[in-house]
Amino acid sequence: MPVREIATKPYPDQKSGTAGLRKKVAVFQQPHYLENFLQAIFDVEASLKGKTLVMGGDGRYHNRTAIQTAIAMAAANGVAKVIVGQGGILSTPASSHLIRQSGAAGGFVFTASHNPAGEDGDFGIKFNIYGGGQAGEALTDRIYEASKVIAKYCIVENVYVDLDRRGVQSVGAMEVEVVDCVDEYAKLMQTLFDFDRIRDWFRRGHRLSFDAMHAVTGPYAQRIFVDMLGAPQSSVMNSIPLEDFGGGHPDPNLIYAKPLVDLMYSQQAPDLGGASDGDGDRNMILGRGIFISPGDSLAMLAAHLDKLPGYAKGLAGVARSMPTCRALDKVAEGRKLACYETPTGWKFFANLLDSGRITLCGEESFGTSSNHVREKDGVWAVLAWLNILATTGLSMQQIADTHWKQYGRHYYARHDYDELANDTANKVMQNLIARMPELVGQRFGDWTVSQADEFGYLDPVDGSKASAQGLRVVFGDAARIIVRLSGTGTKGATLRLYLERYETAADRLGWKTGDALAALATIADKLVQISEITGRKTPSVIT
Ligand code: G16
Repeated sequence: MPVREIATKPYPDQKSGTAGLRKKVAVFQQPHYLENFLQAIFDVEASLKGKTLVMGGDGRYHNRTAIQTAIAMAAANGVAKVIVGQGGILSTPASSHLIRQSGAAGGFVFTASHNPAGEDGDFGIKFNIYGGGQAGEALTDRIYEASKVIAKYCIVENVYVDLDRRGVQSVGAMEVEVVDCVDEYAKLMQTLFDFDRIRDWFRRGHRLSFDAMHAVTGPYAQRIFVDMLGAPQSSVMNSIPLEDFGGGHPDPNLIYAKPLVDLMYSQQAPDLGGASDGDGDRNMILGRGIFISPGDSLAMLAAHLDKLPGYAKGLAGVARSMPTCRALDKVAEGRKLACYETPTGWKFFANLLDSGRITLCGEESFGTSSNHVREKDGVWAVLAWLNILATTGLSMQQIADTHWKQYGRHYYARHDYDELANDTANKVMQNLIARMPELVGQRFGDWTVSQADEFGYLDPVDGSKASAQGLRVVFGDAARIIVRLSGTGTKGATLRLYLERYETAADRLGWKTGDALAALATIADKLVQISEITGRKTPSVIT
């Protein structure tokens, strides 16, 4: 099959954000837009030549078209074999696992994560490297530089691969293997969790409600929870992946997964509620009448994970992103585990996982995972909780109460200000940066500022540095106010304000989160001056 070189001109906006390149579908549909970005990857990552590449996506609009293009370009750029999920479907964690398991040199995940889909929605691509982790800062910068000077790309024309037919096909000399999207992932889960015990827990009448939000985890949830673990069919909601996610916003949080939240606070509530996002890497966890915040879920998993078969040897260490609440640190301290604080972005966990320094990590943005893959993993988190419930025989409420009694409790909220003008958002950041030197030692309400700085990270494994990773105002152990700019928005700038307040085990005031954080929110108003600078009286979303 003849390879054609097509002349092209660079697009200036192909810089990857927190997790890959995310843009409106219309942007990706511009002539040569996707091709340019893919060629920049093939040019920079020459190691893909002669090797295997994994491909799949979250099933959103444009997924199949993009995969056909990527296959045709992989063939033209000397890739030996492509492994692709049937129907073009692969969740982000399943893709990471397939890369690791097949020894592939990398993978393309076509997703804009939780961002809405459809013709008017978002599209995106994440490039994962050998070992299954996301391309790091240095590599994404090199890809961006290459995209700015691109003059041609290579493609095999008129390629059509039947993505629905499992088995091997060929494109010229390149082999394309269409695989079931769940098989290998489900096998991996069986090595980590006690399926017999969970099956027995269901048999005894315990119940789960999992909301796949019409996104990629539907087939995974159906196979694992229903077919393999025996949960009733009604346990999985919205299980068919749709190109527009059913018009919804598959971001598993209290706002966008409201039907599940309402169910969990109703008389009919099952024992465990879980939801995942567009590409299956995020998770939300609820018990009957109780929401477990991502930071708490991470901390509680750290406290219980060694009861589960895949983690019986204990945890090597743990990590959380900087804005994630410090509940994890308390468990690490109690259990004498190393605890790392990284910038936002899953890629920053990769070196810690690869070097064996940590087993478990997570983020406030509803991401949790372990060293079984190099991505966060929504279905894994639900399985871990199922296994903990089945093993301990406790309810979610009992686990949370016992945990808070032992370690104290972190109240936490994130306020998002969406679609701000870039200048305005930057002004908020600069304003706080300018005030930081005078803040240390100042008293606000009950608390005194112990530290005020811009977070930077020195990777303990390879010595790489990441600067300007968010602003933090710390009030000792008692509270933190954090401000940072999102790296995943596709329209204007999103400013995130994170509020964290700690109640010691002895205090046990049993507040509602909003009440616990009211005083801190007032202080944040004064300090960060978001309303004054942006004119916004309230956040767009509070999670
Ligand atoms: C991505 C990253 C996460 C990050 C999140 C939020 O998640 O993989 O590591 O925490 O974005 O990032 P930001 O606050 O910069 O918007 P996902 O699920 O969107 O891929």
